[in-house]
Amino acid sequence: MEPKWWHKAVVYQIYPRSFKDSNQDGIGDLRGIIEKVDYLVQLGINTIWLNPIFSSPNDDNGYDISDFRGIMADFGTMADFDELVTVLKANNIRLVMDLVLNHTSDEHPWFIEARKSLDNPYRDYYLWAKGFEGKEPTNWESFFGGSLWEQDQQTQEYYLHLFSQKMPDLNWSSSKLRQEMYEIANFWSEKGVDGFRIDAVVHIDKELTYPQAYNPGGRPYVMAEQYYANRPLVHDYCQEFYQAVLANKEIMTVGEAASATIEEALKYTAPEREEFNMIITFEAISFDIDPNLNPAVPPKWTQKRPDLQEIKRVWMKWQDGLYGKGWNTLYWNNHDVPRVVSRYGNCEQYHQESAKMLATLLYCLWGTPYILQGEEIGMTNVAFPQLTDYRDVEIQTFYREALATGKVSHEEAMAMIHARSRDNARTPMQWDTSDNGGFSQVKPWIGVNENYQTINVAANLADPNSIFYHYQRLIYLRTKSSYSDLLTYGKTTLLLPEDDAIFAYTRTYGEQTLLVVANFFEAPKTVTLAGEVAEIIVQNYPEVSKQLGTISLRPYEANVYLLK
Ligand code: TEU
Ligand code: CA
Repeated sequence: MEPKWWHKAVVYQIYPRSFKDSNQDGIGDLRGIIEKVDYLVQLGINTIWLNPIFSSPNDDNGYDISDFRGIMADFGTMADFDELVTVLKANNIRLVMDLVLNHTSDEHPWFIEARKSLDNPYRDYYLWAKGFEGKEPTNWESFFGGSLWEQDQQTQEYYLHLFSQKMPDLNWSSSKLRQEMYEIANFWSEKGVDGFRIDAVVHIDKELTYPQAYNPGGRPYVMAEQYYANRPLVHDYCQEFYQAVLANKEIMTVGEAASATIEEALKYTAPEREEFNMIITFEAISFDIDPNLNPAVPPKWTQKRPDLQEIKRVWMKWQDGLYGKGWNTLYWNNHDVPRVVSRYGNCEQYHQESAKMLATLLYCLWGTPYILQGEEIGMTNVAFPQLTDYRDVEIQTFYREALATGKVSHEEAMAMIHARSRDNARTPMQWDTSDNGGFSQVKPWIGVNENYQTINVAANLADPNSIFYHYQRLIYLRTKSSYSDLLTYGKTTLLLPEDDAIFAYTRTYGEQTLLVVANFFEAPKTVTLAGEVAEIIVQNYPEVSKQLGTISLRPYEANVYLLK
């Protein structure tokens, strides 16, 4: 595979609202990021993915965009943005921006126009349908819960919204609309942006005959992704986007493709198809969800203990399925999922060990790693007591719909929100022990996790054995060390596939082989592994023997050995 800069990218995801507040209004902003560039340099990352910073009424924290060429006032100005680009370039950090092609805000001028009349020139930019038997056109369910149709008072027609009702979906079958979107992408690429993370892109084409979906019961609306995910035209549009925006530029693209299979992923990422460089899928992070657990709520709100054999099987499917043909991404966390150390680790007794184990396992695999802000210091989930403490629009809809079924109590709904909500990933970055974790001098837009007194950047930087330095080591190994090519291009081979507690694999490239061994759980475990160790290059316990054979792994122990 022809080497590309993004093969060695380590991407640090910044959720700007929650990173650093520079002007004491309780909201993170662009100047806050500029203040913290030195910290990112110290961590060693070389790429930033910035969640949306465009003008937005903030129904969905910036994913509802009202001006694709403007900066959200909360975050600063275009001059601040330009300065950020300059500072990042000076520090050799590349910038990947979020690009939302699937929908706009209902406050976008296009939609304000479109809803005025059936023959408005912008009508065709969105998706409209008449009601069916006095109800919504279809029984399709929004990703945020409830119907994905909303009736518009002006014309009585319904518009389609996969996400909140303030986020009408765009009509990609309109070539005029498509040209508008390409121009927006070119605007940002001309501003010096190095890449795009393309939001919810698998959904841009829909089945425009709007059939009813089979609904086996339980809830009034049903997920019907066959009608709005990974449909064939999506690939045509991606290729058109490539020609209009990306061709002959070294711009990295990562498509958000939550529900893509390997087959689809190959279509999106095979270089010769000229669509994207890589995609983000959700299969590799959904191991603790069980759709059969509670039919009264959408699957994402359920929780079960992960099955390591399944994790291994799915991860290896992606390692093998794309190797040499496409490109892979590696991530535990993003702004849409609860914090991994709370899900798979043990934050009370083995916080450091389990956080380091999870990082070691994932970031030694093949693919481009993504780190969500705060992951590198072991930030955890929150459990706010009141519904009103939560900010995410999805949580509010979920709560309403869940209680309306009559099968979910307030207490049960709150427990689900504590375990599964997106706000877990969105609490302010914990910088130090000062008020509000050093994020802001005033009360932040969303509460700070009360554990900021112990889990924070300052404490991590002061402790040579901290989670931060473990991430720093892994990033260094991937980007700058003599193992960089091995970790970037080496082949992954799974060992001990049947073991239900140990995740072990090798990475091989040329003459070099690394062996990664991790105990995924708390109970100590003995395993037999062959090989002669030249050096131990990563460990999460102070004393580790170089002797392989029959070895005993402590709770969450994870080691990386260079083999002879
Ligand atoms: O998320 C989109 C997303 O998760 C969907 O693709 C969908 O939930 C999935 O296909 C289920 O199978 C992105 C952003 O990451 C999120 O924060 C936004 O709220 C959303 O798009 C709307 O812009
Ligand atoms: Ca601010």
